[in-house]
Amino acid sequence: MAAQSAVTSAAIRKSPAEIVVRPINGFIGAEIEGVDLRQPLSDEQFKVVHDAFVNYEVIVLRDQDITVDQQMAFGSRFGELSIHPFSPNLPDKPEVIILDYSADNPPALTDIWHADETFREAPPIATILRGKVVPEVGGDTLFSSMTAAYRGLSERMKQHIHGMEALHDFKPWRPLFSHNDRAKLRELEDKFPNPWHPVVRVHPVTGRRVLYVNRQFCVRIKDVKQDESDTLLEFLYRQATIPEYQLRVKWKPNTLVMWDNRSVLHYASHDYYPARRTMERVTVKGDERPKGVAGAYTVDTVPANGTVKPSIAEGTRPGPRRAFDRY
Ligand SMILES: O=C(O)CCC(=O)C(=O)O
Ligand SMILES: [Fe+2]
Repeated sequence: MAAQSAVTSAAIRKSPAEIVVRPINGFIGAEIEGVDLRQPLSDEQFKVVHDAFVNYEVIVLRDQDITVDQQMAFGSRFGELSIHPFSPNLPDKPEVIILDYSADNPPALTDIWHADETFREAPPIATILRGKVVPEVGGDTLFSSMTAAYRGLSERMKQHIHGMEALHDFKPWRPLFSHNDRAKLRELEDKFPNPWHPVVRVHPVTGRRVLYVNRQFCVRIKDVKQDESDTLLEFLYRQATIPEYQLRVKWKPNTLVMWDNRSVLHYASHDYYPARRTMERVTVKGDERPKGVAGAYTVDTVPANGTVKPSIAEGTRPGPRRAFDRY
């Protein structure tokens, strides 16, 4: 019996060499083939998946017809799972969030560039979403590499934002509390005191610098005037909207997508309304407060995916100059 199960598991478990990691875009995203999440991953397989996850920042695994328990088991390989304080979850498995939108329950709050739960002192490491009911058209999720967004800034701007900190708040959920619920809101404010996070975060695994601000949760930048903060944040938020830094995932039922919540922002397109779209989500708890770049400013030398085009100063472009040359 024991020998038989050993044979069976050897037959089912693919060796890490059979896992194919296929980058999708220049700066962000990879599809992973050869992984079946109905089976526990071996340590070697986990390493391949984990390396792809931190390196490509978003991984896409197709055809994963798994249960929520299997999704939780996969997530647990990356760390403890977390329970969202506001989103609807399964009563008996509070780590699982069900996003189920339709004509009667229009999609809400996710059509904005954000990282998940940065109002926490230790925001989640990762989010894992699996498509259940996918609309015929629309409902894509967009991701933006904030590693690429940082690298695309000029040296002058990188120096300017070096050492800055931004205040994060659970502001999208504040309207849930009416005047009569002030005591409950106070309780949550005590439970989730607004953290100051570095504007430039150093990724704890890759050492890459990440532009760590998002429109959904940031309130202001420390030690600058309110209008300076507003203007600078608007500019930094815009970095996420540069198409080269993005990945757009088209869902199918059983598509599983996992993103590194420390280095990407995401945006759910709500263009499928009033059709139905159902996703199951688990979240891997953060294990530390985000850390900024230590000490005085230094030029970043840590390699990352893709090559940021050098900017060409006006009048210095080699070759014949034409009126319609773009810089
Ligand atoms: O529905 C989606 O595609 C993403 C929703 C979202 O923002 C999330 O699950 O964190
Ligand atoms: Fe999100």
